[in-house]
Amino acid sequence: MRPIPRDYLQPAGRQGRVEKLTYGRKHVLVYRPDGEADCVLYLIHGGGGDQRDFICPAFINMVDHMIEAGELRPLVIAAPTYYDPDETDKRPGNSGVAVAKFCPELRGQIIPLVESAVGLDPGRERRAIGGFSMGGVTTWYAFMEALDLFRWFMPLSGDCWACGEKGGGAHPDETARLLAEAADRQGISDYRIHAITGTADIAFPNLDAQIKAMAAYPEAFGDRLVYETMEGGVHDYDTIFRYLYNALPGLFQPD
Ligand code: FER
Repeated sequence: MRPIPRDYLQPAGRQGRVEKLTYGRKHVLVYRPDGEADCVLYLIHGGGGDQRDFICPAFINMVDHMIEAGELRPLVIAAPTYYDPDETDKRPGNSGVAVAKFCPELRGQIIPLVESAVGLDPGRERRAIGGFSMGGVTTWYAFMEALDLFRWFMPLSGDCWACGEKGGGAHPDETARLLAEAADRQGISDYRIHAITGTADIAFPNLDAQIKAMAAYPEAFGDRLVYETMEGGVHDYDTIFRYLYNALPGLFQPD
């Protein structure tokens, strides 16, 4: 897992811009690169956070530099939130409730809003979803409910909570079975999952147990799942940005 070049933290020569798109009492922050984009990544923040966790100088400067250097295909990055505007309880239990019901909002409101604003219709081939921690939990729910919307999934240091809080760790076999069944039920099989965490991450035991249990379903997962762990990686955004520096170039790439 290569470190982010130090100068990538500073503003790039060619910079994208950020727009705030409002729907009801909520909003999405959207990064639009300098240059023509044809794909969209929905990037979901962790518990207690908000849209600015990813749409922040450190991450946006890195993405600008990667695009400028030709290391990354220009992409739109949309950062919504699963929290209701009045939500005050952002602890894991309550965040888990918000995340579990978020997919219909993504499908019905957020995706149409973002893609009409940027003038793109990427389809599932060029639409990805990823997230950190509770955003990773969100990503697994999207896998279970929205394979028709997304081909690419990038859960980062977050497990699947279909069997309850931290269910990937507490009930790995049952979680793996539910994931395989959900894929089968949706009748779409060309998805790609790139899961990443660190060995010192608080979510490591949960995601790691889940991924190991998913090996029991080689037809569902097999080479459609790539799993990486960084030695010593912890549960914070700087670490997650490093994972994204390494993993973003693999999104939307043909086999
Ligand atoms: C995990 C997934 C999500 C986990 C923690 C979280 C400890 C989220 C925590 C939070 O929002 O505070 O596997 O393991």
